[in-house]
Order: sequence, then structure tokens, then C-alpha cells
Amino acid sequence: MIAWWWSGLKKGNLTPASSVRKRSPPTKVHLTRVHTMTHTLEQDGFETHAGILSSTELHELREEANRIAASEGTVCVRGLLEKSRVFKRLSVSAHLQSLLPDGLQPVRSILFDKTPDQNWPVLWHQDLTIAVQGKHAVPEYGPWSIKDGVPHTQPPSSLLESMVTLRLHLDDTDGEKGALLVVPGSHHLGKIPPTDVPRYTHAVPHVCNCRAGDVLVMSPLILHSSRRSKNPGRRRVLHFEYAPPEALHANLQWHEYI
Ligand SMILES: O=C(O)CCC(=O)C(=O)O
Repeated sequence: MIAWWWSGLKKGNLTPASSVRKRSPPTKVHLTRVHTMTHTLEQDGFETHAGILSSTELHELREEANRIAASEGTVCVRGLLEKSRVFKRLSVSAHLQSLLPDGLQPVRSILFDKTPDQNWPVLWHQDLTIAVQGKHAVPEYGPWSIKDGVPHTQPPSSLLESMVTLRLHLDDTDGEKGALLVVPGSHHLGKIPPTDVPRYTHAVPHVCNCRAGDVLVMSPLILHSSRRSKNPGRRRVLHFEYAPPEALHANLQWHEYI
């Protein structure tokens, strides 16, 4: 079902797949595993892996998420890898690495903890920024911003194309509970100007329904959003971004490279 939809995506238009010249696939992402899933990272920009985290791991990770969210006093905690040995170890664990193309390392981490009291919709966007250790003007990087005191910048598209995000679900998460919505195949469009985003998001999006323990693997360039949760339960997601470390400009350093 999805194949015609993503292959028909074209900047500014949705046209029959046969008339579309597809963008070249990212050159730096080489998957080594055989995929049997309905969606794939390369074609659709996302794929879901069920049951990656065991119930024992889930218990430990929920406890750690609760501890960090309480000590930071926020439901969106950045820089998890320097705040938690548990999350740092998890980010480089063999079972997460097995979901990734070769040669990627964690470079940014966030806990999103939607709770009944603190619950928000996320508008359609691509993840276009990376976190670095200091601001240095280098060609093709920018604009710059500061999030939680950390310099962030937009790298060139080629770097974003080589990156992969893992979203680890600590709770069952469906459309009623703020599941991620995605536009399959939109990662092929490169950086989309904000004014063009509505052209691609008027169609029915794919709802990434996940159970606790499932991992969503996605390109940071896929258009995604989420709705406010209508469910009274919590929705804890660990968001780990990975990149080939050497792909960053030589004058910059990853904020969370370990
Ligand atoms: O966890 C979510 O609902 C979406 C978060 C997200 O994509 C973001 O803040 O960039």
C-alpha cells in the first residue's frame, strides 16, 4: 500500500509514481540486514521493530526516566547520555546497534515524557538541527540557536541524510496517546522550507502505533508530528540520534559524542 504513496512524492506536488524522478537514495546509509517489515528506513524513512526491550529492561528504563524527569523538573530532558549511565550504556548496546547502519554513534538524546498534566501537540516538522559543543561559523552550517544552553545548528542535508534516530517506547503508544505521525517517503525531499510543509501533510499520515519495548527507527528528515494524548497514562519515549561522527565539519564537535 505504501509503495505508491512514497514513490509519488515530489516537491510541491503529489503526482503518479511513474512520472516522478526519484531523488538518489542517501549515499552514506548502507543497511546490512534483510528487512521483512512493511516499511523500511530507506524507502519510507521509518521502520518499526517490535519487542526490542525486555520487560526487565523496560522496568529499569522507566525507573530511570522517572528519576531523570523528576530531578530535572521537566518532561523534555535533553543530554541524557551525560545525565544517566543507564541511558548511555543502552545507547551503545549491541541490540540497539543492530538496528543501525554500520559506523553510527549516538550524538544527541532526549526524553519525551508526555504526562496527563503536561501534554502537548507537536507540529509537522523535520529534525534539522544537531547539538554541538561550541558555535563556530563554518560554511553550510546554520542558522544557529541555543536549546537548554547548548548550541544547535542546521548541518548540510548530506549530514542529515546519514543520520538515524531511534525512538524507544517505554509505554504503549497509539494515536490516542500521542503516537508519532509520519509522512512516508518525505525524507527523500531534503530540507523542506517551512512554507512548503502543508503541501505534504494534508494527506492521511501514517500513525506509528507502538507497544512498550518497540523501537521506531527513522530518518531525521522524515516529516513527523504528534497529537496531544487523550489517554490518562504516560507516554515516555527515549529519542536517540546517531550519526557517522566523522561527517561533522572538522571545526565542530558533537555535544554528546561518547
Ligand atoms: O515525541 C513526540 O511526540 C515528538 C517529538 C519531536 O519530534 C520533537 O520534539 O522534535
